[in-house]
Amino acid sequence: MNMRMAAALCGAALLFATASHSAPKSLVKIQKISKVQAAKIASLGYDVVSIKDNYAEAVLDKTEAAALSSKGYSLKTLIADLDKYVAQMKSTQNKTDSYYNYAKVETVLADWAKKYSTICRLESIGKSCENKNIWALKISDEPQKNEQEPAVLLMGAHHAREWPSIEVPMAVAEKLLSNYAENADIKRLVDTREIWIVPVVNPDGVIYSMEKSKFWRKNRRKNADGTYGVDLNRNYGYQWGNVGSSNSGYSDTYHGPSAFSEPESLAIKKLAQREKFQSSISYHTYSELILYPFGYAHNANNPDSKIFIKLAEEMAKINGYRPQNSAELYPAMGDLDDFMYGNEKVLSFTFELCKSFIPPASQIPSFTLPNVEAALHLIDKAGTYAMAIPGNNPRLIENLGFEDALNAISDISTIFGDERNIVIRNEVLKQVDLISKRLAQLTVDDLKQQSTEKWQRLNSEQSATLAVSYVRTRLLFDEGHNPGTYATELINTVKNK
Ligand code: 0X9
Ligand code: CA
Ligand code: ZN
Repeated sequence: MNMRMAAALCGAALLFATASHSAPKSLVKIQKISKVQAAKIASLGYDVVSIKDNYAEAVLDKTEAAALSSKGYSLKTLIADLDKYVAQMKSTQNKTDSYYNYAKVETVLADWAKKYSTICRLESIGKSCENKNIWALKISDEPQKNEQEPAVLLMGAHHAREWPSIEVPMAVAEKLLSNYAENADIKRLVDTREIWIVPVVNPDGVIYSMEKSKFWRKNRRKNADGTYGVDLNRNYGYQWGNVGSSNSGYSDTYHGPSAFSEPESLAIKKLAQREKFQSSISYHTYSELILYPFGYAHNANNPDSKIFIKLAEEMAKINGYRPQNSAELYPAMGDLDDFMYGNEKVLSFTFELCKSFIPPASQIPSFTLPNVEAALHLIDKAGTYAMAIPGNNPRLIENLGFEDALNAISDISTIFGDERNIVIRNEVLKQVDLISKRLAQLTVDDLKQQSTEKWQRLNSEQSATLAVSYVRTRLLFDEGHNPGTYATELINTVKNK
């Protein structure tokens, strides 16, 4: 059990502890006591909600606190009036400055789909255990068409209690939609990419966390043994198993009876296999980390780790987080990223947002703003770095725009210029060859239209020499068979190069 899970248990106990309505109760830290002492205090009837190595936390009224103090215990009040605290939390939940809940996500997505109908469309990609829609918003020009553009998937709330994970993908969507008209950079991203936003992968869990038990993590499957919930981030089908995940329905990391047993993870799998994404982010809380695969075991070979590390470092520069391999945090089998990369060759990342599961709503802008920027960077680079991955989607390169293709070649040579592993080097060269052919084709088309703009761009780009030579060969070939296809001047400069 990791620290986050321990915190969760403590939080759940806290909610139940505040259900009574007598004298105001406080959350109190009993300092410098052993586990045995804490257990003894609990056995005397005090409401001890959490026991740690050298302290405990308890829910106490004034009389109880005074009694413990007089026995010599050192107390520190953490939350003075718990009822008031919980009431405050609840009252902020549906205001405009507070966290999105499922109902609000649903109405806001529907509003956007109407208001920005030329650049997005809303789709239900499946239903949860309790029959709630799992919504996906696709943002792109010509949103009804599958255009063979680099595609990115952003997901929130695999885990119910990690509310900030809904905020960030929603904020990315809002940024793209509301800035499209006046911001040229945003317009370029929307026009040349397909961005899919699934803000609530686990609707039932989120509703349960917001309405019943704040620190609920899993979905709301009724398990065969009478327990509730499967951990969706242990239910994916690449290296599904028992490391860092449990086969007991009681566990917070229960992996379910089989891989993809849950409609929520299955819906993501189906979407991924249909859309063939180049990159993805799954948002979680907390720890301010950017994680990349593999996560099922230490030192599992990731042939694309250079790209993952480069991208993670670039995003980390933007949001101030720490890039790290998933398994280094802790090995866990059956998570989303391992499936996305292991099965689908997607550059998949997990962001652990914030410094706690649910920071106060007033902090929302402080974590959405930098993380929107990090996501925009990923959306951009999905069109370049991902082109280095063999077998991801060859049709994509055949449809790449000139600028993206040029950037792809230059980004790929930056990363792999000094690659010594001959197998990787060869694979990357094959990709560079495909991209160079695409660049050459676009340039020749341009030249046939009597424009030398692309040809000049190509010549000024160091990494595009292969593309230049393809253009040369093609021009001289055409000139031999069909003299006069291109301006004589152009042919002369090409000959002299
Ligand atoms: O354990 C998880 O599912 C994620 N952390 S959380 O606290 N949000 O639950 C991290 C998953 C990272 N993947 C692996 N370590 N395999
Ligand atoms: Ca499009
Ligand atoms: Zn999580």
